[in-house]
Amino acid sequence: MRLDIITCLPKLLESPFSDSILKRAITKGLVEVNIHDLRDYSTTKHRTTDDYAFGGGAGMVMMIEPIDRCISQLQSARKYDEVIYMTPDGELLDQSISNGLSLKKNMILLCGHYKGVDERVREHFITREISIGDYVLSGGELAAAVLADSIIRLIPGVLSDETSALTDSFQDGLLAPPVYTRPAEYKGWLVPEVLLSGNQAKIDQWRIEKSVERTQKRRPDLLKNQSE
Ligand code: 6GU
Repeated sequence: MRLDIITCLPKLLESPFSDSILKRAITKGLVEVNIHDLRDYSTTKHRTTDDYAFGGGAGMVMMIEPIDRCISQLQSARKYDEVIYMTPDGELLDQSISNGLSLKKNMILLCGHYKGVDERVREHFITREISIGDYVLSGGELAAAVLADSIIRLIPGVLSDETSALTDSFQDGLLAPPVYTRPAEYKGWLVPEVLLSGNQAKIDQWRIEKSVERTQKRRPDLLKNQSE
């Protein structure tokens, strides 16, 4: 997989890909992440990428020209499966969207800022718009990092067997069960007996029960969606 992330704040996207699982996925060559500074595609003396909104009102709007120049350059080199605009008014990200995107080959992620992008960018370049939740972030960068993380960890070979995505919360429509590690007793607080029993069938059964219990209590909406 190849991700091209377009942003006017490239520094914000350095650290998420410089550590842990994402870093290893890149080192292993399972994914290539390229960050593009939109200011490099500006045609103005001060490398501006935004301008005042026609019709007035507060907030700057991201200009179409630098975005066109950047996306067109990328698209002249290869075909992209998706050109995704990160925006709070996009489709709400969930596990099934991430699962689907993890099967794609090349994707462009455009990070929105200020009051958003000139609407013509959305009309002519964007194939999909994604939001990571019903709250407003200062820009699309952190959202792009969230989306990239949720996709990259699903690429075969990125996670080891022990950290397999198949046992994640949400992957089977349920929240994950509680987990424990040593010591088995701490300040008199005990690990559930069954986990120490060595009886794998019983342990699996317990985990399913706890998953269902936890989902019922915290996210009953997930159980409802499952029967739809
Ligand atoms: Cl993708 N961008 C911004 N700016 N805010 C958000 C978001 C995206 N998703 C949720 N809030």
